[in-house]
Parts: sequence; C-alpha cells; structure tokens
Amino acid sequence: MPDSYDSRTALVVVDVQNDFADPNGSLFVTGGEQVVTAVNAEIEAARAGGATIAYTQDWHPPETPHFVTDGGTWPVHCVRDTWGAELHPDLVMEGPTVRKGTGGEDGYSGFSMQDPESGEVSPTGLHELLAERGAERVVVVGLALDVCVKATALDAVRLGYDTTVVAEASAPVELEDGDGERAIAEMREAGVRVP
Ligand code: VGL
Ligand code: ZN
Repeated sequence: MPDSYDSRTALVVVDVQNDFADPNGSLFVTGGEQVVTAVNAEIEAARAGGATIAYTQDWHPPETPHFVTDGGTWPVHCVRDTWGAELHPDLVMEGPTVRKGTGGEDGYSGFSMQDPESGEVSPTGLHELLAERGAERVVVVGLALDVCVKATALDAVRLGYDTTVVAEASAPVELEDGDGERAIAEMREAGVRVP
C-alpha cells in the first residue's frame, strides 16, 4: 500500500462490479471477492490521507462489438442498468463514478474511450476531474489487472501522472495463462510503479 496518500494523490477504483467481483457474475475474476476487501482498505487509507477517490464503471449497451455475441471478445457483462453492472454492494463509496463503454466502445481505460469501428478516441472526463482536484499521482486498484486496470494505468502515465498499481488490490481475468504477469511487465516497461 503506498504509504503517502495525500491531497495530490488520486485513488482510481476500477470496475469493482458484480459481473467481475461476484462469483455469480458473468465475467467473474478469480479472487475478485477478496479484491473488494483489499480495495476497501486502500479507500480507507486514501480517505484518511485526504486523497481524491474516483470510481469507474463498465457500462455497456446490450449489444456492442465488445461482446462475443456481436463478434467481440467478451461474454456479455456489465450491461447498463442490470445487476451485473452495479458496483459491488460491499464497496465503500467515497467519491464520484465515471462510466465507460456507454456508447458501445470498448471502454477499457477509465480515461479514454475508443470507438470499436472508427478507432476514434475520446476522453471520459476522469482526467479533468482529477486535474481539477490537483492530483499529480494516481494509484490504480480494482478489476481486472490485465484489462481495465492496465489500460487505465497506461493512460495515467501517458497523461503525466506518477502512477502506481497496487497488484494486491487487483486480480487478472487471464483470458490466456500468464496475462497477469505480462500485464505487470508491460506496465512497468511503460513507467508504472508496481511495487
Ligand atoms: C473489463 C473485460 C471487458 C475490465 C471490462 O473491467 O477489466 N474486462 N470489459
Ligand atoms: Zn467491458
């Protein structure tokens, strides 16, 4: 756990939603339930240190090329206004939530959205929100380590934040064996701290 949460630090809690964190979720990440406890501990430390805390929420339309049913990669998950898309009921809420994927784009990163057809990238508003509050450091936790946590951390580095991922408060979906370790290597390569 970074020992120095302060007012210049933002904790970004990625996609701690039923479909990823509950064993009955459609894209349950092994270890997702324990992640909720570890994430809550980070939220408490961040709150105590006066850090900004923000949440992301995967929020897909029922049909999107993000889903295997429409030619994409993933089982149907986090469909807007369904149980699976709700943030986990045990997650401690201490700040605003930014939704992503709302227009049918993949929405992997909490900072940007890429249209799956045109490839066009647009901001989600998270950067503005953090910048407004004076954040210089970003700490990323949540799900999944090798997908949305990775994409969010890589964007945070690109945007100039001193960026840390707390791997103990995350878990990989591992579509392929080793994706978790590869994600950590890729993030470190890009300048993300993964202590
Ligand atoms: C995620 C797969 C598809 C995530 C989102 O939150 O990591 N993974 N959509
Ligand atoms: Zn998704």
